[in-house]
Amino acid sequence: MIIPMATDGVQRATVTLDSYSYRPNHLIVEAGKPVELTLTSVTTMIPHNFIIKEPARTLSVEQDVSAGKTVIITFTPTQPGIFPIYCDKRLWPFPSHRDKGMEGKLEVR
Ligand SMILES: [Cu+2]
Repeated sequence: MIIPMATDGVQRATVTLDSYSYRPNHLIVEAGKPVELTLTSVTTMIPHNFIIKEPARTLSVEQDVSAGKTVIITFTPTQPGIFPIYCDKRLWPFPSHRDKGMEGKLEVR
């Protein structure tokens, strides 16, 4: 989904974290403008996180979201491209949440 820009210039959206998905899982934003994401977990026990690591490290987000909690994060992407969003939690020896499908993408235009 294209995240709409509010009149104050901030691109705001809510992302729901569940086991094992992000909704929506494809976020489209404009470079150079702030992004504010409300991360809402709807799980009752399983903690998740929300990670974006752009290769050149101009954008690095790593936020834990405990079960049932809501956390607001802000960042300003500067580099256009498509970057993976994922949860790296895992209960060894089981596959990581990302391997179970908990991933998405941030598209910066
Ligand atoms: Cu997870």
